[in-house]
Amino acid sequence: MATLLKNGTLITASDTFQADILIEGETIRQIGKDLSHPNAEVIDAKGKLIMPGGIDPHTHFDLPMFGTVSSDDHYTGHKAAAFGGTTTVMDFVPLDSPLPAPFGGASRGEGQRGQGDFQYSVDQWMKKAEKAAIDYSFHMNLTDFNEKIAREIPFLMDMGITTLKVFTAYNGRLRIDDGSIFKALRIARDNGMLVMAHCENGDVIEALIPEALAAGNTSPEHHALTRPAPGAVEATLRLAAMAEEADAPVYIVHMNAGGEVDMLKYMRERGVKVMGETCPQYLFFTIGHLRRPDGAKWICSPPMRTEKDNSRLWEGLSEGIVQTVGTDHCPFFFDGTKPIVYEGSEITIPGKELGKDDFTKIPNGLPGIQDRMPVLWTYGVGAGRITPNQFVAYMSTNPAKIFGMYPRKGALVPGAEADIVIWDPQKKVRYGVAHSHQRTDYNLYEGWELTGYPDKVFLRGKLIVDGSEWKGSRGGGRFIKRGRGEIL
Ligand code: DUC
Ligand code: ZN
Ligand code: ZN
Repeated sequence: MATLLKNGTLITASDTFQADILIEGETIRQIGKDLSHPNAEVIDAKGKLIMPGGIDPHTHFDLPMFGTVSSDDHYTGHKAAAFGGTTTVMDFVPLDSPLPAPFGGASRGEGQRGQGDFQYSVDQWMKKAEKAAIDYSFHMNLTDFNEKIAREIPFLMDMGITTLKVFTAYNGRLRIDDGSIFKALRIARDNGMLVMAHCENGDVIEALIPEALAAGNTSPEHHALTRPAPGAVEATLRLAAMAEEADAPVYIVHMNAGGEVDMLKYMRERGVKVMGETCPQYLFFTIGHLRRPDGAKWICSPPMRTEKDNSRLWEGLSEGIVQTVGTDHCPFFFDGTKPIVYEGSEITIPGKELGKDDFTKIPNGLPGIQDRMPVLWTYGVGAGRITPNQFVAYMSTNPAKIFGMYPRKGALVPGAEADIVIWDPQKKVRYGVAHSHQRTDYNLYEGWELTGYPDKVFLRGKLIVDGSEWKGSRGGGRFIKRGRGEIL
């Protein structure tokens, strides 16, 4: 099977140029002028942009939380991703652990718990992901630490899992202490792995939440007020300092506060190997959204901050201080008592209403996997905040490099897998829940005017999205065993 994309404008992380692309089987065979092939299907991409498929480095599909589960699974979330131009996702595997896990956990029941068993935890997540519709990879949550776990970390590399997520919040649940994080950084360094860090101050949060509840402050805005930005900033500096002390790289996930950009800049200028990811929600929304009557829609951790933080994060992208934009896609229904129709069937999944009287019971997380590329194109590239090449770098090429998939993914070069988006820069969309395939009942960008949208999306040479038509399949995605990543 061969496909020839003619007359398109290719956008890579470094260049913009006119060329044809010949796809044979699953790979890009040739890129050049006036290509031909005796029996390829020819697609005229005149007036269109051609980019490598997006890579979302941060998702949570089918994640148990607060008595419910994130409402996109490894099929529905993948399908939504594809409609937004994303062809590879990276999901976090909860570690089977004796600790009460607020964000899931692959528990085997009493008596057998507490193994901190990577293989078991990964096997559970692999089973869930058998329905994958796009390519996917896993990060391992390091939410427990002891000598046995320390010994087993390097074997994750054999599974193609080269990344560990640590938390400085969720005391007694997901957090491990700083000494353990430091040890994990050194193990990662010695084995070519990367530690990813969720940065907030867990001790301050644990002090503030009971105070808020005791004072009757139960509304969504108190979710943000009990997780203050200085804690995120201080924890980012702390992680970067530990990375410097361990001479290891670290990647700060979901950067949300302007001060985190300042810390990243400072430490990167010192030569510390610290990289960062922000998410669209932290570029556009503020604590003001949590004060709305439907404020629970914006509940995630870390929380929304201020307009100043939004601006500084944009600067982080435009100045190249921040390397990626992930979504932290972890959707819940706003009103999970009412069904929505998904692929012709009614579905109801308990959601944010679980915390209508208490912000601590609102499932944490937002939809965003389909929104990421179209929204960032219009309000990032279209608004002149980032260039088209930066867009490709943040959406695809940098995650591919950092997470050890480059140039198999994230590149328009001969030999790369043919994950390709044909982007229509003229297409106008009034965006919102009706337009989105994310399996939830709301969209954060409801009514936003977008200019520029994916027209066709290829996964390893196969057309999986054609305009508004879904041509992908349940089980059509493949697990990507990753290698050692690059430090950007
Ligand atoms: N934050 C969320 O809001 N949801 C899932 C995981 C996380 O870190
Ligand atoms: Zn996190
Ligand atoms: Zn997350």
